[in-house]
Amino acid sequence: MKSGIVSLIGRPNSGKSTLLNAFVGQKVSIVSDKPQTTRHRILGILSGPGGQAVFVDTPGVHKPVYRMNRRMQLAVHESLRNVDLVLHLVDASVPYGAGEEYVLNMVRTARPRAMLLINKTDRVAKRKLLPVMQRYAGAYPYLEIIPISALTGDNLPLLVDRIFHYLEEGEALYPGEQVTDRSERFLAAEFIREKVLARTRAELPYTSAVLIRRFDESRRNSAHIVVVEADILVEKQSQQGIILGAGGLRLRDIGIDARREIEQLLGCKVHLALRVRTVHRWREDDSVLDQLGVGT
Ligand SMILES: Nc1nc2c(ncn2[C@@H]2O[C@H](COP(=O)(O)OP(=O)(O)O)[C@@H](O)[C@H]2O)c(=O)[nH]1
Ligand SMILES: [Mg+2]
Repeated sequence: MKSGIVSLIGRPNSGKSTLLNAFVGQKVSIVSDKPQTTRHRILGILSGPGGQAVFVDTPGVHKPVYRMNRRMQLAVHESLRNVDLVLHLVDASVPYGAGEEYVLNMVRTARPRAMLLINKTDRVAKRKLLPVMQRYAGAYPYLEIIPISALTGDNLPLLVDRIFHYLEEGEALYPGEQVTDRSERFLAAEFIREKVLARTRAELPYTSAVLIRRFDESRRNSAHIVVVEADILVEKQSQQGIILGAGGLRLRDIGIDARREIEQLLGCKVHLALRVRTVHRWREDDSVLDQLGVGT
């Protein structure tokens, strides 16, 4: 048996959360095309006959501005240390620039055992991959450089094989059936936030959060229903209207999408009630950040 901790790092949008979900075979980390979707350190646990790999998804690496972002970046730095292996993801479909340089320098400073994954190969011509591979091969002694598509699954069996190759002998760290360290309550809040991100644009993604007010499982066994009540927090009154949409239709759609996914997660019916609430400057408020678990 082999086991170890494997952390995923890379710029926002490089596909870290998509890859984590692909490894564990279900959604544990939410995904969107908006940067800064992942705010927490989330584990995805892959157990198989060869052993157990515990993947750590992290917020994307970027220069922090808000207190929230500083706390997120601390989580990233932490994930480069005290891990057995680092998977450094780059998006093959965007040109190399200052953002990639910033991540690369973090890797060079921390000097972890790392593989470079060139993701989104489904979006670029094969001949364009070689220069990217060469650039990174000369920049850091990566154990492997592997082109993948986290979305289509291309090359993932090979990748998993190589990961286990580099992990050391060891006992499983989590029970074999466990896929994440996060509670159903936490995942429910995240699924709601994913639907908010999917149905809104522009600045809103950065300024909204989801707080679960009630997660009532008292009738889960008897009636196969769980009651979830949640607040969607925004920073300004004007943003409330964006989430509500005309006649409250957007909020209704967010609720329908989120309820479906939470029902799938819990394996029972869900009664979901959503509310929108304005909390001025919540991103600078440690007590709100604590409640949300940002940076933990
Ligand atoms: N075409 C393509 N899109 C991908 C791939 N991996 C991730 N994406 C998309 O890229 C966006 C960002 O993905 P996400 O996993 O949230 O990136 P993260 O910020 O690094 O966690 C989402 O729209 C994903 O669907 C891939 O291999 N191919
Ligand atoms: Mg992410």
